[in-house]
Amino acid sequence: MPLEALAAYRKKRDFATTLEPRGVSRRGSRGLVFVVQKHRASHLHYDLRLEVEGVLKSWALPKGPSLNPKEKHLAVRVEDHPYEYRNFEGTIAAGNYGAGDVIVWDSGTYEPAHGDGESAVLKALRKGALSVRLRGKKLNGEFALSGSSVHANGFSSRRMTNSRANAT
Ligand SMILES: [Mn+2]
Repeated sequence: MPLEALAAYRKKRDFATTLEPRGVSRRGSRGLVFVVQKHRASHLHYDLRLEVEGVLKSWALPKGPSLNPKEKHLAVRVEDHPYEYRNFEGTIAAGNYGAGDVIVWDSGTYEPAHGDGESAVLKALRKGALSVRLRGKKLNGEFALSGSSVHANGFSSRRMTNSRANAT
């Protein structure tokens, strides 16, 4: 069954020539997962992904996540990725979208800082300001995705800050 949420993701990729997962539907039963992947594409960046309703809501972080609450880093919303992408590591072959090396830089579980579960995450995303508690190996603490969006449909350009986070 095709996942409408992944249409933009699939449109950009030729699964005959990239190792990346095509994606299948999935319902979360345990903790919501997050992952930050380090992506050596034409420009080195990090990708933050949060599990919501069976897919990974995704942001590109050109400078990675900020561990300093006073320092905001740009986070640009990109297309939803399939749940299986949380484990993806490898080289996206030349000529493909995002060609370059991907590694999992950090992963773990997360929860919304306000409210409970996926419905609270979706509500916060609609409002354009989401605070989450990340429980990873490197990222452990509360992070905020907030700021003014540059597109009418919202949440395209975000600043990511970290409050009360522990850098390790
Ligand atoms: Mn990327």
